[in-house]
Amino acid sequence: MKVNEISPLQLERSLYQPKLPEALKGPVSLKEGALTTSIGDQETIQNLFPNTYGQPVITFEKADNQPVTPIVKVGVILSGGQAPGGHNVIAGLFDGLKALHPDNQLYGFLGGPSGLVEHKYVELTHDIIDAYRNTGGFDIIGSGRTKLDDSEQFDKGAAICHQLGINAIVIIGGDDSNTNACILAEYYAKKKEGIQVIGCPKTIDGDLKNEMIETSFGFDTACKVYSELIGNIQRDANSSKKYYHFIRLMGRSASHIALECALETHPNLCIISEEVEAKKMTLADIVNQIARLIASRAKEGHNYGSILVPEGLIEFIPAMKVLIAELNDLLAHNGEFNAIPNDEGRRQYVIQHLTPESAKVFQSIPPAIGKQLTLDRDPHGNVQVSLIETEKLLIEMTKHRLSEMKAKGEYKGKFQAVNHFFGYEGRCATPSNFDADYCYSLGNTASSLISAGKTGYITSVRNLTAPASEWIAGGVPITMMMNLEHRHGKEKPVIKKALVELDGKPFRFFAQHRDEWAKGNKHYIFPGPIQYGGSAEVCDQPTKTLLLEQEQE
Ligand code: FBP
Repeated sequence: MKVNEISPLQLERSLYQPKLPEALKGPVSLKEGALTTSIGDQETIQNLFPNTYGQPVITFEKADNQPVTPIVKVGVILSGGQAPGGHNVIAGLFDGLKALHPDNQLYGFLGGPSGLVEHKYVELTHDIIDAYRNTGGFDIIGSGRTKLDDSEQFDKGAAICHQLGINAIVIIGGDDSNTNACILAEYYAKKKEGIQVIGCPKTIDGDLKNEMIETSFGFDTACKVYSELIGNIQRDANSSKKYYHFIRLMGRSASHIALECALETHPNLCIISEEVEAKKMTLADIVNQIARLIASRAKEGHNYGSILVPEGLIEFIPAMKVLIAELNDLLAHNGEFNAIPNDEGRRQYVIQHLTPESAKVFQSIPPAIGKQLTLDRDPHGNVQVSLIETEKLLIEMTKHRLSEMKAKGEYKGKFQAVNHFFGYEGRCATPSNFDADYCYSLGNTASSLISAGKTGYITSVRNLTAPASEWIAGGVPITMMMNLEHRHGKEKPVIKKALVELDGKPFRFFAQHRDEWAKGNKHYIFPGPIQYGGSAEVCDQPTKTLLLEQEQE
């Protein structure tokens, strides 16, 4: 047997030619819309970004001739968590640049934003790009979470750009990374460095979206992978009829992933963090809700089911939110805490230094979860929610609550739970056709924005529920998406994170149907694996979230 170095599917996918919007299939002309303002705090944002604020939204249209453009060198950075399709953004950017001029060059900064600061880079050639087309992962140049936010870093970045002759940097990242792209663009514009900065909307979390950015790339594929797994688990539960599966889904803060997976698989229960916060629910309320569902299903003879838990839940429970904020302040650069050698000592230290209310909440959660809440923050100061095993916490508390209910005769049944966490399984999956096409288009759009001399823009490809040929490509000034938020004790200009809107169509659809899905076992949907070849109905469907958001009333 011949041993292949890549799988047959990978081989076939390497030949896939991603679909582009009609306008990007040849020379483009640029159409400028009206001047823009930020979504909030206009005066302050304008003062902070005098050189990049207020630029118009740009749309690219088909043109007859390609104007002669000067040769450009571009650097690209992958920032933050992996998301399926990142390689195609780079391939689209590379192909776009080469179509503009065969002598254009693309450099990749290695290991995320730190590659720019530490001058670690590689030139991306045809051979390298071809090996990564339509593949998942960010391993072509690696990614990292270094925060680009001080002038020393910016100056080091400018130095390597001048040394290599780089005229533009493309930063592929989430809301924090694109906020930093905007700050970098402003800094280089102010210092007349001659380096453009373009952002690109990435994150499986789906929380970098607004009127102009319909979805971030990677959300589609990641949700489809998780939904396949949830469907498989539901089929197993339906077959053996003995387990409750508690499935925690990535997504840091927003519950978009959990909601999309619920829309795709119809679980018996899906908790939405934004609803928990709006209803000011306590942990005990959530546990009661789960226990009531289990008790009522037991009455029908169903001692099994599926429960989806969003990763960020813990931060949306009001009392927990206060506790986490206190822990953030208490533990930031706390040498005293870090010097305590054992878990129990650290736990006691925390209890003594919290307010009485938060100390009570901290004491009410199992020590293992308490420990997870005190682990290191990420470079952006966020609790690493992916390390907090909320699903195990809920299982323990539900078990306890059910035994209380049993003692009172309110529950007759058997509760056996299995915990799962789906996150890393989906972040590097082979991109769906949607993400392969969308990412390639985003990269291609970035090359046109660079060629048009733009800076401080994020690539925007819209009309995404239509066939790819009808997508609308262009750029949106990043300042347009900004407002001021309180971060680490200061008011900072940031891109507004999009949480699940409780009056939005995806949540409303879910809320209309969840009672039916709670009851039986006939409503489960089993989506199966992502398909790449076959009818568009099976292979090219966008997420249910996007379909519902764009559905006409
Ligand atoms: P980005 O926001 O950078 O895209 O990352 C998203 C994410 O996958 C979250 O869903 C998750 O909480 C986090 O990254 C995990 O971070 P890490 O990769 O550092 O473990």
